[in-house]
This record gives sequence, C-alpha cells and structure tokens, in this order.
Amino acid sequence: MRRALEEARKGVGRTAPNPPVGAVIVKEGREIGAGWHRRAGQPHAEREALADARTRVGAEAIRGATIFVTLEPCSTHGRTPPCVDGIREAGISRVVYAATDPNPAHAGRAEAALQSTGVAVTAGVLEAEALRLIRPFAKAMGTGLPWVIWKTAMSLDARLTRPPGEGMWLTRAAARARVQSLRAEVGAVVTSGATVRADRPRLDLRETQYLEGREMPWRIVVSDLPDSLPMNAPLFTDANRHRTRIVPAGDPEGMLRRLVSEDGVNAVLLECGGRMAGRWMDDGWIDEVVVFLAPLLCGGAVAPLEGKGFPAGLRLREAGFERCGMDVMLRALVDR
Ligand code: AOF
Ligand code: ZN
Repeated sequence: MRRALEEARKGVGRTAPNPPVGAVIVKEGREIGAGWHRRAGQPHAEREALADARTRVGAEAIRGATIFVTLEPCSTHGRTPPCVDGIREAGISRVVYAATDPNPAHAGRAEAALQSTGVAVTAGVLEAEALRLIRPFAKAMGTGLPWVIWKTAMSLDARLTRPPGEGMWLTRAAARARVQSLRAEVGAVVTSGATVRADRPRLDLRETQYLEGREMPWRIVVSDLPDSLPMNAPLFTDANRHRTRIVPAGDPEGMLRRLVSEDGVNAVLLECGGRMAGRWMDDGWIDEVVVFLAPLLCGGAVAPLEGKGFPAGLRLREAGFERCGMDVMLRALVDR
C-alpha cells in the first residue's frame, strides 16, 4: 500500500475533479504492475496498473494476483467504466484498499460488489495516509467548496515588508521552487488587487515538470476596483493571460463554489497580503496554512494576517516543517 500511495502522489494536483489514486498489483510477493490516475476522463489507477501488468507479465499471469489501491474501486459508470468490473475480468482474486470513496455514487459499494463475485476484500489499510491525499477531493465532494491553502512568507519578526533596496523577495530560490510545487497541487491561485498593484506577481506554474498533462492553475484576482489594476502586469500580459480572471471581492463563497462546480477545481492556493488573508481566515475559508520563514528582520509594519485575531488562540493540527535552503517552510491544518 505504501507503493500504491507513492503512485497516487504522482497525480496530486492533476486529477481534479477526480481524486489522486494509485494502484499496485502483487503476485507471489512480487510487484507485477503499477499505475496512477493521470487526469479526469482517463483510465483509473486500477486500469492503469492492470495495463502495466499485462505488458510486464501477460494477462494470464495476472490471474490470482492481489491489487492494492489507495481508494475504494469505483462500482458504477462515470466518465470511465467501473473498476470493480475491470478487476474481476482480469481474474484478480483479492483487493486491498485504503480509503472509502467519499463519492456517494461509490461509497462503500465495492466490498459487496467484489465479494459477490468471489473476490476477497480488505479495507482500511493505511487509511489515514490515503485520506490525507484526497482531502481536497473529499471537501469539494462533500461541501461544494474547494480545499484552501493559505501561503505566505514572512521575516523572523513576522513582517511582510522587505528591507529597502532588496527587491521584492523575502525568501530565496529554494523556497520559491517549493512554491512552484505548491501551485502544482492546486487548480487555482487566488490573490488580491492590492497584491497585484504592489508586487505585480506572476502567480504562474512555470516548471515544465509540473505542467506535462495538465493546465496551469487559474489565476484569480479578487478586486472591486478592476480599473485600478495594472493591466500591463505579467499575469495580464504573459502567454497564460487567458488563465487570469478578475472577480469581485464581495462574494468569496460564490467564487469558491463556482471554481468547484464550473471549473472542476478541488484545491486553491491563496497568495495575498495580510488584509485579505485575515478576512478569509476570519470567515473560515482557509483549511491549511503554509508559512515560509526567511532569516531576516524587517521591522516594518505589515503583518501577514490582519484579521480580527483569535482571542482564545488557534492551535493548528498536523504541523510539519521542511527546510528550503536558508528558509523554513511550516505547514499545518486549521482546526475547525
Ligand atoms: C477509482 N480509481 O483511480 C479514481 C476513482 O468519471 P470517472 O469514471 O473518472 O469517475 C470519477 C469518480 O471515480 C470520482 O468521483 C471518484 O469517486 C472515483 N475516482 N475511482 O476506482 C481511480 N480516480
Ligand atoms: Zn474506478
């Protein structure tokens, strides 16, 4: 199942509105096939793994094998035929899956469907890890809202203001490369008109390794004063300008819901200044926090989160950190 999770991770950010899913086929203790779901409309992980096994060992040798899948195999027709049928037809004798599919069309149905045709089923193996991977899908499926990751960078004295004469960056190249991989996790990057005016950010996904087989995330500029935006800024003029939209600030909920229902987005990266981040935190849109800490002291006045504050404090869950060169990246979930 760890191998299957590894396969699934290759699909993070690429499969929306579907979840990232991985599968590995094992016979007599040996891996004979592996695959991951690459994009909505394309084959599911199970069928990718079966196709891989067919080329590696041939259809006959798959009979009697075990398939490990990070998500419960689907059991009704969507854009693609049900995986439980593909598994049975291939002669797989045992299915081990990690998480139940949050999609009500499939949730909990695979076990009975497979067992009735003589396929053994084990559920819940490494379930927590598998659920972590499909958090954006589960939230979008369950609530119609996307998973929102707020990303910011700050100095050690918790300021966004850069020292004079140092250009626009607090963090260095390694942290900025890590931001590319964060953008690769999402279907849209959201910012404010104020940030566009002050920083003229690109907010693009430009690393080619992340772009193969997917669109660049939408760039959403939230502003009630579209006339005040610098229309010669890169995100309005570069080759991906058709992926930039300006939307009014008044209805974040409607905007987030439309990203899910109209654009098939499951996850959003919020990259903005303290005022908008504070408002979104106060209003409960943020699920996950990513903070880059840069080893410098700014002494300026601008804070990364200018909300109402948390009189009782707000402790984040599942906090972890990574080193990115000289900067540090902290990542944690907002507890609700
Ligand atoms: C699986 N394996 O790799 C994935 C699954 O429209 P379709 O046919 O692609 O079906 C989409 C649904 O299938 C999606 O909402 C989710 O419930 C499930 N995703 N299932 O067996 C996979 N990606
Ligand atoms: Zn399927």
